[in-house]
Amino acid sequence: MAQLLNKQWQEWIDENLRRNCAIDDMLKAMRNSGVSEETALFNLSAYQAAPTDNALSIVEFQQESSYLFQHENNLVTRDGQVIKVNMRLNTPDIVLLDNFMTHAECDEVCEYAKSSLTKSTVIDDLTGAGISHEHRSSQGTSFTLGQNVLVQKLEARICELTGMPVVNGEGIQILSYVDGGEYRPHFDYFADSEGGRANMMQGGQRIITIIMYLSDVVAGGATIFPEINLSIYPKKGSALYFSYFNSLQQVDSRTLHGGAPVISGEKWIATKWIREREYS
Ligand code: PD2
Ligand code: ZN
Repeated sequence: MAQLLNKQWQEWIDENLRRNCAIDDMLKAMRNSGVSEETALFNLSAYQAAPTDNALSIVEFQQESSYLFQHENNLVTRDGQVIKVNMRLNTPDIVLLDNFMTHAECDEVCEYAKSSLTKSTVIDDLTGAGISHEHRSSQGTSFTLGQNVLVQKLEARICELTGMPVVNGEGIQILSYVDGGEYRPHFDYFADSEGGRANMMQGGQRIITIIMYLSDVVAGGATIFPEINLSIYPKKGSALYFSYFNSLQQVDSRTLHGGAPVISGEKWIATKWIREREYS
């Protein structure tokens, strides 16, 4: 499995890309230093330009149409819901929103999901298929786009939040963690591997994640960003937005993130991944 290289390597990659070194030469140097081909490609792909045929870049488009980039107050009212911007980091762009969902909506989503939970999977780098892995010990299920009225309402809210069309979104995933359940640090965007490329054939790269917290957690269960030493503790109804595309259409490896083990209580979240192009 591909590994995230340490800071020294990240700086080396940064520096060489700034100097316009050829990717093939960098790969050769990494191989000669004992880095596997898979790991080298994975780490280099974090910086690679993603293809886009839009006249307006995705970032510009988002900034024009998302209320995240427009509102001047700390409160935004959407769909009858008064949402509060609680925390914002600019690079990478991470925003924590309070009261994104009502408690009744959170409970309703969990109720829908409870009867169809199965063990969560991760994407296999070679085949692109979902496989069970010790790094992800939650149970989950997913909704199809517009599956019911509540899902439609949430999708419309997310569309206004992000400025991205509903059809660029994957179906909302519901996850439940108990007793040490965790999701070890990973990227939500696809690696430039065979499996990653297979997943990008429809809709292109993932560019935004929204994690909606459907429950409080007694202890543990924070969403963590180890590269920037940030921990977000679950709070029922709040939502965490982060985007990994910068204005150069590159993905940002500082969005490495994970779900820390749940020590006590249950953790329920809903995750939405958004693609650069129409997906659904
Ligand atoms: O459960 C989380 O906090 C978490 C952390 C990292 C969820 C995801 N990633 C995800 O659903 O992608
Ligand atoms: Zn994730």
